[in-house]
Amino acid sequence: MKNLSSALRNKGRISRIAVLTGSGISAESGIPTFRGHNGLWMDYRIDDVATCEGFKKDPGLVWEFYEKRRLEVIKTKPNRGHYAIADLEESAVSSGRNFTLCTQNVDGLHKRAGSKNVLELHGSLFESFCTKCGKSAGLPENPLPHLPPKCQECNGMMRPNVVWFGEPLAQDIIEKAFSSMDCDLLIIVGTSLQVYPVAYLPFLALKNGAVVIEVNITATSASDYFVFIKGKAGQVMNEIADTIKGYL
Ligand code: BV8
Ligand code: ZN
Repeated sequence: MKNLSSALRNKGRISRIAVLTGSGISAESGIPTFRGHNGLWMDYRIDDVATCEGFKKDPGLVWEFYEKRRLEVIKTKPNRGHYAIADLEESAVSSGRNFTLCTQNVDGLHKRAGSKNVLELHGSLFESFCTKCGKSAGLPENPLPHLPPKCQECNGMMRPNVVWFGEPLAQDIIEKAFSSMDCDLLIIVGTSLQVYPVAYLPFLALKNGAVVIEVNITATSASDYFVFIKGKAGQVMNEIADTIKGYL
């Protein structure tokens, strides 16, 4: 952690902290990532299950894809990486700092680990909305009786509240995410940084003069720009969080 300590020492006061996570932080909870070994996109075509066109063509297949993931996620638990971030948030906020967690993950594990200020940039497996009247509805912690679920209000077809490829992210969410990059420290954990516009965020933080740490089991195409720490999130996040707390 020497390079982390010297970067923090040179930075001076750390008062605004941001974290950006991807599916890699949930890997040690047993949730498959997208692009790595056994990744979700190995078994499913993005066009079939993560686009509006795919949903129009076969809503049942898309609901099976998301229902399967939701039921698997319910059986998993947050891992030490999630808890380390929740714990760091608590230390930061109690010492008067502000702290924003931006996640691309839709599994809800950060909130289950106790993280408070969470921006779910790509939506959530546990929410849906009506394609006809727009009414939103939570999704239960058990199998849905039939797929696709119908709207209680107008009997229209519900869809998962996740951001598909070619769809814009929710305006309020992406604005908050962009403004959270006006920070002193950004910690990136477990993302290949291949999906936009989220992949722009770290460069915004760099432009704002932040120290940017990247935690991953393998370097990404952008690692040279960051303080890169190689390791599994569940194994290294506690030590990283403890090092940062020493500068709060
Ligand atoms: C949009 C759905 C426009 C939910 C997902 C430039 C600007 C804007 C858009 C684009 C652009 N260029 C291209 C685009 C289009 C597209 C895009 O980015 N395509 C890519 C593929 C090139 N972007 C979009 O379509 C976005 N929409 O911009 O709309 C618009 C604007 C106005 C009006 C109309 C339209 C929408 C993007 C969102 C897509 N939805 N998911 C779901 O099903 O989950 S994206 C999907 O990828 C997931 O959300 C996932 O989170 C995300 C990113 O993947 P990662 O999380 O990084 O996962 P990955 O497997 O790739 O990597 C895991 C990493 O973890 C690896 O590096 C691995 O080494 C590491 N790791 C593994 N184990 C561990 C670990 N690290 C630490 N510890 C471990 N144990
Ligand atoms: Zn409806």
